[in-house]
Amino acid sequence: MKYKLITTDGRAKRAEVETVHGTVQTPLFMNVGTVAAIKGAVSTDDLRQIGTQVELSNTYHLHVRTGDKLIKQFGGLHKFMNWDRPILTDSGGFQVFSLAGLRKIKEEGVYFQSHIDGHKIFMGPEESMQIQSNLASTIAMAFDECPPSHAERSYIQNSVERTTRWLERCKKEMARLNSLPDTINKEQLLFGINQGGVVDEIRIAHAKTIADMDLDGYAIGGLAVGETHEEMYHILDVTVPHLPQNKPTYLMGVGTPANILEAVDRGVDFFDCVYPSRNGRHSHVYTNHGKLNLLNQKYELDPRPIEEGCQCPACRSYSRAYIRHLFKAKEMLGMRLCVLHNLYFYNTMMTEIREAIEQHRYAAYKAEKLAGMEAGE
Ligand code: PRF
Ligand code: ZN
Repeated sequence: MKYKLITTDGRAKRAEVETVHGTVQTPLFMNVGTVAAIKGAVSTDDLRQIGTQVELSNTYHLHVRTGDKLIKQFGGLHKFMNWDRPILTDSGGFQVFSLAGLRKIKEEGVYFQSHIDGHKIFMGPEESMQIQSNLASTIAMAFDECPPSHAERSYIQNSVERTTRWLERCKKEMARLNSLPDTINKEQLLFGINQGGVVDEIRIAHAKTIADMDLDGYAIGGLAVGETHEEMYHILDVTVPHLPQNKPTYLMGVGTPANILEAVDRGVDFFDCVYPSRNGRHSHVYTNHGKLNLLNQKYELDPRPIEEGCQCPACRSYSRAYIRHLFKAKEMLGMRLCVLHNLYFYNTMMTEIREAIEQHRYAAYKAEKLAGMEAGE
């Protein structure tokens, strides 16, 4: 992997990341396809059309269904879903904590029950790396624990120390897997994950520790889990400066357009979030004048596209009135069009962000974008 810092504007970074699956431009937003499918009947052909650079899938979900061994036999996730650009897989850590039943965290890993059929599963750092190696994603995430937002300081401290030990095991296992003859992607990258809740000292100490481990990239986990936006921005303010500037910085599971604009301003260059697809499936769409709910009666005769001038497949062909009708009639096309529009909105915002940083007018761009979205219709 090669990370080329093109320019900076304040703390905002504009970079280019070269991988075995092609080069991507940052800051970027990864489109979430948890089970190797973007919810809302969105195909990989659609993703190419709406400017998606990186697709994100989940270790835990693909392990419990359909199984990473089967996907390896097929030739890996890229071939399986027909996507030849970069794929990032999340490690399963976070999903095990948020989804699985009856879990027990031990030094060796986590014992839990599948959310599909309740069968017992064990996942530790080595298992997570093996599954991700079978999936053959471009970027694998380290196996971490995301402590609950209300956890006590002593719990967070112990948890973060274990996450560090797990990271060392991930690194060792990834190196071993990448050297095996039948590994599909022998250049699989490993990103470490910073944790520490909203405790400055733990965050900073952990950032310094993992920065010294020479990983391919660094994520900030454990945020957007119940703390306020101000707390999240503060943690970014104190943590990002201790992560390598010449490597990707990834804020996991974040967020709203405003969260992304603020985090870019604090040096983050990778994002992912279910908001655009989840909101789209519920008829909520993003515009430069705020979010609309297309189920609202005031759109029943509205001939305008969701957003005037938007070049997405929904706005190029359909009115608000028609999409509202599709939701009323419970036709899948309604969801699909809204998800496509929302992902296009996020991807396009990232393009604008990159241009603004290149032209050293990021502060002005951010202020203008935020003001527009807050003003409403
Ligand atoms: N860890 C992992 N994945 C994640 C998170 C985390 O802390 C979050 C927290 N926002 C989202 N996804 N592995
Ligand atoms: Zn649109």
